[in-house]
Amino acid sequence: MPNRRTFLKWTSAGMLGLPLFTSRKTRRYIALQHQVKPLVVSTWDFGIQANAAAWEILKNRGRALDAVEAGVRVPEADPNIQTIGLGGLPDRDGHVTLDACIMDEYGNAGAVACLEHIVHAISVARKVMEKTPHVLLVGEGALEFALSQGFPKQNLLTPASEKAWKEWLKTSDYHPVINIENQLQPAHHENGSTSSSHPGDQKNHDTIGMLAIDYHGNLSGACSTSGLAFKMHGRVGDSPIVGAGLFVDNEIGAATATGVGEANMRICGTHTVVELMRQGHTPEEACYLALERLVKKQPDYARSIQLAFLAVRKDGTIGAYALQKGFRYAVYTPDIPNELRESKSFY
Ligand code: SD4
Repeated sequence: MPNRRTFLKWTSAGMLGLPLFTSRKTRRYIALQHQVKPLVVSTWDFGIQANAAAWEILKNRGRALDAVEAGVRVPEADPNIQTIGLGGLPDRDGHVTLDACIMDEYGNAGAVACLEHIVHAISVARKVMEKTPHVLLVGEGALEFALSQGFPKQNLLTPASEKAWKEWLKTSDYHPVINIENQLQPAHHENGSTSSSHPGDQKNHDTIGMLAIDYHGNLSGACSTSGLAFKMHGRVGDSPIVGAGLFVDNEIGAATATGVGEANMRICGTHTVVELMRQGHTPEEACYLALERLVKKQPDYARSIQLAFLAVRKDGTIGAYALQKGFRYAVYTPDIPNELRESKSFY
């Protein structure tokens, strides 16, 4: 019978999958090779500021769930970002309606859709996950729940977004834009290269999707958006739909999405990406293969819109792929202190 000390030694070595009778030095060396490195990735240029907030939690050995919530709250509170939270562009009737989703390492999920008057939709989503038996609350019910949890009610329509809406009303011409970045920044970067931030155009970017791994090796994800500008009232996109805008499986990896939500919902995009990683594909391959389904079935449609996936695998490998050029994402790890990368694309 092993004594307590020997037992502990055996079990901790066993948990790391190490042979039990290796030397202490060898075990220490192998354990260091298996050390978990935290990371956080998020969509678009505002991901840089969001990652920085998330990193504060990760570097102090905090939980990935807390990190992604803190990160997503940054663009939600920024009135100059017209696609998320405060200052988001309204629907065609002038209502700013928000969609958000969060998932933790246990496979728990919470989401809100078509939520009005609350800046931090992601924190309401987390409350749905932690305080209710449900996954998704929408519209009036979501607002009532948020108010019951103490979230302040406020007007999210900033003067700049109201002005843009009134301008749009003159023609009421509705065309979801392929990829707003391309119109603002004609200079593209080659695949895989890094790129500097362009502070002036941040308000035109899209959904924030964020994925993190903490020091315990656990994964979580979050996403938040005001959806497509000037959408029909009541329209809900992919972001609050588990398996479309966000999916986390702590055994395999996680994925998030940005772009035209309708296209993504039809292929259950992020669930598909995670399942492809489960089959052994790298995150980049998985993102490519999920998009390829859309490209094969509806080539003309796929060519006319933007949809992009960002994924991380349990071992910390990161990958992304987009339909159109111009999809950037921010990466923060102990070795990569917050840089922007541009994904490969089909077109
Ligand atoms: C939506 N996917 O509501 C979101 C919006 C977005 O780039 O990401 N736009 O469809």
